[in-house]
Amino acid sequence: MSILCQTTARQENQAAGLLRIATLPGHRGYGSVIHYRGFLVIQTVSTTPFNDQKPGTSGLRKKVKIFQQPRYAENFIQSVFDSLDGFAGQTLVLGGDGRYLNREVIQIAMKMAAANGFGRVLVGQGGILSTPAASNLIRKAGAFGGLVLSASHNPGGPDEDFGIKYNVSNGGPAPEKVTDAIHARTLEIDSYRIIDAPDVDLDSIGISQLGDMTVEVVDPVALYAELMESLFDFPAIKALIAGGFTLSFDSMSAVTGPYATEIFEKRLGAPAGTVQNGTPLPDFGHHHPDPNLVHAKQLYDRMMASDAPDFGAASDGDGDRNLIIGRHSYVTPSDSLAVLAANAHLAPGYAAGLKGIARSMPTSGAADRVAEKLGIPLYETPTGWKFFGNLLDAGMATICGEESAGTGSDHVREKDGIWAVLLWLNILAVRKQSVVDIMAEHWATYGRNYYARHDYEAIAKDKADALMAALRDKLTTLPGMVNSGGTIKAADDFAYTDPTDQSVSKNQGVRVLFEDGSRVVMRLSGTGTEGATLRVYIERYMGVDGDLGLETGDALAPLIAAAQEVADIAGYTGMDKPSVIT
Ligand code: G16
Repeated sequence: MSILCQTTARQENQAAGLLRIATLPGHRGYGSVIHYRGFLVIQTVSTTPFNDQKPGTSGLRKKVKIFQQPRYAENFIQSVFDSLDGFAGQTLVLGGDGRYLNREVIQIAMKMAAANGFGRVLVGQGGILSTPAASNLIRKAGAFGGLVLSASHNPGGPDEDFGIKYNVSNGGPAPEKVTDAIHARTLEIDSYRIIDAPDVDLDSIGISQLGDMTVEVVDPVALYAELMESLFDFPAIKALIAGGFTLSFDSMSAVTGPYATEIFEKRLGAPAGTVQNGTPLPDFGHHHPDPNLVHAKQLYDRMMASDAPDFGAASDGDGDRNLIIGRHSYVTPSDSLAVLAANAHLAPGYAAGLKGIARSMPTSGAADRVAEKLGIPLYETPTGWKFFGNLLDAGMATICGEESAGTGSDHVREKDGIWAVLLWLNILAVRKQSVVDIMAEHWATYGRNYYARHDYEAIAKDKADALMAALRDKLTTLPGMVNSGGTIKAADDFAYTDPTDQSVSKNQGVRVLFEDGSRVVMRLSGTGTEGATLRVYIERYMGVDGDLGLETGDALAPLIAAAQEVADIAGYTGMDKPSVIT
């Protein structure tokens, strides 16, 4: 017989009144069948499909108002469960970045997990788990999978974004075959299962029962901090900081606050105040938690000031992205991946060397040159961390990275913002050089990939689709054509065959490749929630004998013009310049 629930006084009050899922009205009452398991009421609630629940680059991301529609979150969560086999009695990890709706959806997901037969839920205290910490917890606990509630770098709040992503037992985002199955299920779902029980107290660490299911509220930081300590030379970094090295980490009022405070200030001895905006807020303090030069301008300005710290970094809403800025020196994510790969052996966790490097297709080729020098394979995958999972599981790659400010390794199956910062700090502690000097030496050794991404945001979807369709139509006519960028050598729509299971992913972005090795890549973002976002990635390689000290904008100007000539961006979008340049 089930124990009904160990409830707190607060929960009893909630149970007596309306449960806190009032912000998601109507989850009961759409016609339900009631079953009893012990004292526990399991409801099978009738529903009808929503036709907009196709997971994007990284899970389902929508405006909060869309998630607040009756049955919307429930439909998606049930579709996830319906697409999985064999989880009865197993563990589900649950947590999110603390954004608006996080707690409410966690309560719903727990009650649905209990009604669907999971044996245990591990949930971060306060509903908090950074994405890499969730990945670690799934792996360490041997969980069946996890639900990560986040819209990552997208803004939060009642009028902003929310998201749900399912991660599989390796700790990584569900691969395409799983997300396709989830999407198919969302289109035919006719009921979901949920128990009728008071909310679980998310704020106290401890164990309680939700029907037959155990709920463990766990410290979201401890296990992750331990993992970091096992990979990096904390005493060396601590000595660097004690010797006067200064750093500034901007958590952007998002999930990394507690992680960064524990690791940088408590364990590594950085002074209080090193972590800025360190309290996770449901609306990220009205900021956009995307660690780029536009949204992390506060940090950028601090790093460009005459009294700048030695090292600055930021992370995003859910803690998987990173921004690295040395004193007076911004490091592009593509260059950061290359430097980390070239120097990873300086950290204890990677002393044995790398098995391979993987990067997404639009990421610059800087890491390719490192792989070549190290004599290890380089894998080029479509955009989306989920494509790295198989390579990491197969031991084919150790370090992965993306131009979109994500870097990570085989320690978890997500990109990891704090991990990237710690690897940089470990390298700085060993090399005892400034970021500027490390970059200069890197370019002098490998040459420099000048690189920028231009985003055209909130374009009408039909216009964006028309632009891409026209571009795809002319692909065969482009080779041999001469424009501002030079002579076009080849043009294609990137397709990827996963070397581990031979699965094929097509239409992953248009590439226009020039004879001198420069390229322009265009694709539509899979993470936006408003209209469409066109991403234009521009890259020009300069060998070691070329000019390595150009301004990026100057170095790329001919290719920026070429992108306009090939795709008529202004004509389709009505925008004469991008909304964001990173
Ligand atoms: C997600 C994915 C990344 C991807 C990024 C941008 O990041 O995990 O792999 O590079 O989106 O995708 P898009 O260009 O389609 O918007 P995150 O940090 O949002 O989870």
